[in-house]
Amino acid sequence: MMLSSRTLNSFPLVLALLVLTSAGVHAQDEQFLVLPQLAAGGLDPTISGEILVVNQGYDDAATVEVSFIASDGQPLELNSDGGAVTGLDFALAAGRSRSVPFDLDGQPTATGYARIAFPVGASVRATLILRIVSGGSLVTQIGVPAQIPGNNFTFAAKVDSASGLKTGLAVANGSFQLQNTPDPQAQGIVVDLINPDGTIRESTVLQLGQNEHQPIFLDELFNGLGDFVGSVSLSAGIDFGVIGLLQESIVLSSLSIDTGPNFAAFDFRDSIPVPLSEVEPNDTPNEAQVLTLPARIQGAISVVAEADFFQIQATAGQILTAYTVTQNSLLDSYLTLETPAQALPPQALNDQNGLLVRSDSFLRMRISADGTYLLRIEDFFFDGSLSHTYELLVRLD
Ligand SMILES: [Ca+2]
Ligand SMILES: [Ca+2]
Ligand SMILES: [Ca+2]
Repeated sequence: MMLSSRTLNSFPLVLALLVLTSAGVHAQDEQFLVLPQLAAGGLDPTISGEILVVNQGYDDAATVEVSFIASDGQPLELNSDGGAVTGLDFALAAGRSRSVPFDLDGQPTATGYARIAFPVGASVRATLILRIVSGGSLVTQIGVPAQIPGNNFTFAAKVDSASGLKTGLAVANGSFQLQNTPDPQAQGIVVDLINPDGTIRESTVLQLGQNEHQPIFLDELFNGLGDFVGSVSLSAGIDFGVIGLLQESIVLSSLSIDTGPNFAAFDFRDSIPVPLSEVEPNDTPNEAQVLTLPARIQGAISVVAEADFFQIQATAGQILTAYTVTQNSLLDSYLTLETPAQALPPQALNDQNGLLVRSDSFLRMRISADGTYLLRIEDFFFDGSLSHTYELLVRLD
């Protein structure tokens, strides 16, 4: 389930108690959208645009906060609403929409992204329209829907250097995480180039500081990539935003981004034909079951509000892949990576892997520091029964 339904509608009393006991539940009063690539300014070409914000819900939004953020993570000043501003705040009643135009006429091109914050309960959506004018003529105009930040995305990619066709991406490592979840922080975004046959061609990590943003072409990210057709899968421990862009000559188009990883490329169940069983009790960090990796574990959240903990050792720079498979199970898994110091928020979390009609979880991330880590599995609704079964798969590369 989405976090919003967990935090909004279900068990408010239980939630309040669990927040106090830091049991991994999240109070939320704001939600976010990201437009992962903004640009404005330049002499020729000149870039400008507008963000159209709509409240599609039946609740008024007391405050919608549109923030412009530069690639270095600092506030980005653009011309909007009659002055130089780093963002706009406004109320948006149900059904209303508002345009936020921006430009940087006469100034060098600035790049960054936009973050839109609004209260839980409002259904705010947004679209970016970007215009590029060269020699007095419009050469490109693209529309891009605002994205709900997440930690797994996939998009189509094509590179053909002979015809000048390039694919680029821009990643925004902004402050999109919910309260009582990992603070926005520096993190590595794992970028996997996936062949048409579903195998991984190459993997790399885009390291971004807190609130930073980076646009990059695939042939820069994957050195010398001159000819490619397939997909790009991106994952990180905490929520981020990504846009894919196709460029041919001076024409730019935005690519559709889908939620979820290109799962099959990372699925290694076939390499461990016989799963191990979980060993209870594993309900607390001190009782965590120690895993030898790679691991394929079968378990169950067999009683209400149970947690299962598993312990791993990891070193900085390793890529962790950890996911649950809950086919034919009642479990709606919720997977977090934590340190044994439980006072800290989790290092990473994933509820939904983003695949259609799936409630299982997927984490793929760069480990930032040597240490002992705990993987915790719970049911999203704190339910449990012998039918709440799962498989957990964990590897480090
Ligand atoms: Ca269990
Ligand atoms: Ca347990
Ligand atoms: Ca889930």
